Amino acid sequence: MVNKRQTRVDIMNLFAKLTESYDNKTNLDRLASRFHALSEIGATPDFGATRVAYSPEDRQAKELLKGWMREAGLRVREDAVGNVFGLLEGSRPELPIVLAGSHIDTVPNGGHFDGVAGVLTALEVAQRWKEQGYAPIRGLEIAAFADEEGSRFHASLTGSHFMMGELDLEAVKHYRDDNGLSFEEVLRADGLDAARAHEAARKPDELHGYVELHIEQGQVLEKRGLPVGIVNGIAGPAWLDMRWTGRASHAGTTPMGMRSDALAGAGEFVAVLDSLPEAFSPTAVATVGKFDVYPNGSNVIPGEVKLVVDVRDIDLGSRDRLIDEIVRVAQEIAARRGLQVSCDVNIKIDPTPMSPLLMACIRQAVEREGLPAFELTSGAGHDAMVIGRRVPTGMIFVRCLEGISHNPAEWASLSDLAVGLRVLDDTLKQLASSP
Ligand code: HGY
Ligand code: MN
Ligand code: MN
Repeated sequence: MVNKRQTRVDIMNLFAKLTESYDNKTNLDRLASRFHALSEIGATPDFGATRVAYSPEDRQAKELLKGWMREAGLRVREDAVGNVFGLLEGSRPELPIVLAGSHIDTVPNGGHFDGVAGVLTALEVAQRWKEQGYAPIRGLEIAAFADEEGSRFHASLTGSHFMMGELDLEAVKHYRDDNGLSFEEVLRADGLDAARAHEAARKPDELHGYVELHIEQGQVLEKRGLPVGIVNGIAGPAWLDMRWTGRASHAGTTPMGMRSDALAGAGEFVAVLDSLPEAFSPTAVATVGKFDVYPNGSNVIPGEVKLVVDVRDIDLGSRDRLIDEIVRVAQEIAARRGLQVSCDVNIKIDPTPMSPLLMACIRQAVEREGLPAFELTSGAGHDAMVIGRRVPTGMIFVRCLEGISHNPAEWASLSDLAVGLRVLDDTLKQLASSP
């Protein structure tokens, strides 16, 4: 019996797929082979990737990345919360450095480009500078931020928040993963000492700028036939941890009028949620992606449902008014059904505009590619929205297939990644070569 998983991975060899249509193979084999190598860590039966933060797979991917960074001649370190950095020294080490990167952790059964594209292209830039003997004035540091996706504790952007001093142990002491483990227990199992988490904080004036290349995770570039775009702002996400409580009881003996069915209430809430955002703004979105039923037995009326509501908008006011309405609707449904509902706001991040200075650098790089300088907004959250609040930050979007993301079918062509790489290289040179 042929191993189904092995067959699928063989057939879907990422290196072969990436390079098959690329006309200038010699330059990007290393990049393509690194996408492939990472795709095999946490590979899922349908050729996705599951590298949840602080898991053995996440650790394996970080150690592989650190090896590549050392190969590239970078000075490698990992901070106390698991952010990985590789520094290419500048000729004037006293100057604030330029930071570039993204993340390599994934959502459960995610794709192979979300985050990874930003880390691997930034590493490729630094390695090429080293190989070409190009010494920037400012250091260039490549970053892979820990727990960007928030798949472990249902609160995302952990590493970049700690780096910006916006999280500390007190703020995460209530974090629990799905096994009930605390932040400190999870980090300890990953060989990290959470007691030193405060050491991850860096002063904003240490950083001259931050640039993140990322797949668009939407269809705007694809519809316009453009390989890259310039991000002008990032929508602000909020995650509401809801707990619906009724009373578990026998499915056969409990008359319909005498139930406290947590799932019936939560289900009605999710159905109503679907129609709320459009009443607040054309760019507002609300999603329930995580939904756990307890005790989850076929003949048991659910006593409890835990769910997370993901609410986003580029407009802060309408997003916050939508949050208030979501909570009000939940409370009204719970009251009518004799249920309890609790709602904890796990993350609430303001929309972040990108730095006009960095957008100008990216625009110049895009125009040097002979491409139109098209600007767009990011509906997805990124480490750039945390860093961008206090450090000049820019993002380069790369076209992705049908906007698919957080899905094994996520795809960006090597040709588009090559354009993104050249734009990133040009942007970073502009930033790192000026005192
Ligand atoms: O959720 C997001 O927008 C990102 O993928 N972490
Ligand atoms: Mn993501
Ligand atoms: Mn991402």
